[in-house]
Amino acid sequence: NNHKSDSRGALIVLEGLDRSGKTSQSSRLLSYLEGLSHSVESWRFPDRNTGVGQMISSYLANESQLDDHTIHLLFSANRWEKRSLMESKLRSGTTLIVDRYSFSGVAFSSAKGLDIEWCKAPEIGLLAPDLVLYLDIPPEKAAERGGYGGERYEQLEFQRKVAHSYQILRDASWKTVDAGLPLDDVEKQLREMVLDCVTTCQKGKVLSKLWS
Ligand code: NYM
Repeated sequence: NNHKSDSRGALIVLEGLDRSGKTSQSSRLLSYLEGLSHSVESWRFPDRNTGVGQMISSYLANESQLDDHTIHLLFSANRWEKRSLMESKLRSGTTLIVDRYSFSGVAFSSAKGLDIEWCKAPEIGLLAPDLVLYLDIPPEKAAERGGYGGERYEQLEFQRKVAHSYQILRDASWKTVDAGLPLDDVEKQLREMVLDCVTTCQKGKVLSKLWS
């Protein structure tokens, strides 16, 4: 028996406010796991390359206006359209490092005042991450980091609300890292958590669904 080909990849999600360093850390984790000869890909949501993703992208750039519920469902649809590919990658042994997932969907939309249970509903049945890494940074500190890019949501007052929503959403299974530390220190902590998770999944941890 070839145990390696039987073992599945891990679904690892990075969450946090805008400018918390998720994107830099995803690419560092990708290189790290590649260096250890793991099969790994880095993904992100929104995936702006699909038709739905282009609608989201133009909304974020303030080039189109959409009702809050409508854009929420588009973000969710954007995850649903990638669900089967995600599952086949994981089952064939590829680990996915995902920059934002359903938690962003719920945190950002509920920060606008939408009911949190309503926000969670369309995410039910998507694959549950094996690990959620929360890059924790005070909204004020994130805002200082080279300024925001000017997309919708990239404002201090709104990010404070998003931080609050994340507090409500996170549970004991999330791993929180102080994202105000130097990048190398953050990476060091993340490496250990990620490797641990990859090993657990290789040993046969069951792939489950949201919200569980
Ligand atoms: N965002 C992201 C949402 O509002 N809902 C979602 O479901 C997801 C995945 O999109 N400010 C928001 C968070 C970000 C913005 O993400 C674009 P990024 O990581 O900057 O490309």
